[in-house]
Amino acid sequence: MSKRASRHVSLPTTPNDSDEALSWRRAIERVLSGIGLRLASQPIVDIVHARVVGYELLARFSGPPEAPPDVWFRWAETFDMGAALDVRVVTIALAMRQHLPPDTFLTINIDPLHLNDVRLVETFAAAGSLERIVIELTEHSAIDDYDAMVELLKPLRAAGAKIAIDDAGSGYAGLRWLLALSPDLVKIDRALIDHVDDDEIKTALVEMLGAIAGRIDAWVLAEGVERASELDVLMRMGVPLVQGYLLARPSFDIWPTINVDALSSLALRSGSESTEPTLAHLVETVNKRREHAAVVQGMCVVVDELDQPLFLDIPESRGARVLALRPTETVRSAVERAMLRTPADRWQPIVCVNEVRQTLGIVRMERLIQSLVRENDGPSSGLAET
Ligand code: G
Ligand code: MN
Repeated sequence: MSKRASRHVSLPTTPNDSDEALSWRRAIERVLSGIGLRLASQPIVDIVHARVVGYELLARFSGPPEAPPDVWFRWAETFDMGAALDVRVVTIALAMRQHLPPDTFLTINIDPLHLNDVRLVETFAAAGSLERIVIELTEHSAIDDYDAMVELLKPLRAAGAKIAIDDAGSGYAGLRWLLALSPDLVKIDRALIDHVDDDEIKTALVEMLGAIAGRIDAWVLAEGVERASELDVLMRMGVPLVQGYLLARPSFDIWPTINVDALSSLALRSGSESTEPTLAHLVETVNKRREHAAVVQGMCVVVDELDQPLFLDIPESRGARVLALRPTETVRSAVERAMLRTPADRWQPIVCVNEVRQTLGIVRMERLIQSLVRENDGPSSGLAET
């Protein structure tokens, strides 16, 4: 964890029998016994289709001691318990996989130096299939035997796991590492993404990593996107996958969604390439409440415990039935489906939901129809082209 470690504190130099070391040892043993480690997840977004395609799982420890995850991992390493900690992470991740939405994957961070640990090898083997699991590897220190590492990855790949290079373009995670491992996914370090929009060297480096990834048939992912102008540049450069606070922060929700504003701006940005307008740029935020909670002022979506819409609470018609559509639904087909509703429900807003039918927001019928009219009026209308 050298890169992450350097951002916080230096390697523990305290003797292993100091009070501090003893309390860390106890804390890590507690985690290994199953208490105090949770995995947050952060959406990975396909920016061309404005869709969540996967989630990175990130370890979060509850103290005492209170410290960021990299400090926990480094202390575990000093007690030779690093691999055991990775086993915990993998075990939790495999349990979470059972609840994964369709067509999405999970990524987990594993220290490459632990890949030959018997317990870790056995944990992976016991899982049987590793489909939908992506193993993120960071080169923390110079690795001298890439061939051995490739051998260790073979059974994992054979079981269906995909391999990602984490923090590409930073520290040790350089080109040799990238080419030796021939990963399925290249995650570009967030240091290169930070202000990529106004730094020509960073732009060139991201382009270069993209070109190399293309040559080895890997996907590229930009990590740590925090600003809309970074997203713009990445989209223009053709980087297909993105992760970062701009779209969603790591969270303990199962499963976190990307925020509505980011979603609609994504749709607007990629709109120039797509052929037909979709609901994505029409979504508005809406109040939500659970079924038995107090009625709130104004319009509200009543949701169940999974955040899925049950019905609409609208001042003039309480309990209206829900038409739930994905943001990728085209405006045209949304209008058609809305008009198939009963006369009483026909003009109620549409509820926009994600791939697991969790509530994202609403689309008002008036905005939908305005959009349809504009589509037909616009300079690129169907009439002009045919
Ligand atoms: O090295 P790795 O890429 O696995 O690091 C992931 C870490 O980066 C996590 O701790 C996560 O919380 C953090 N992170 C995720 N997205 C962002 C972001 O947009 N900005 C910053 N500063 N950190 C991020
Ligand atoms: Mn990572």
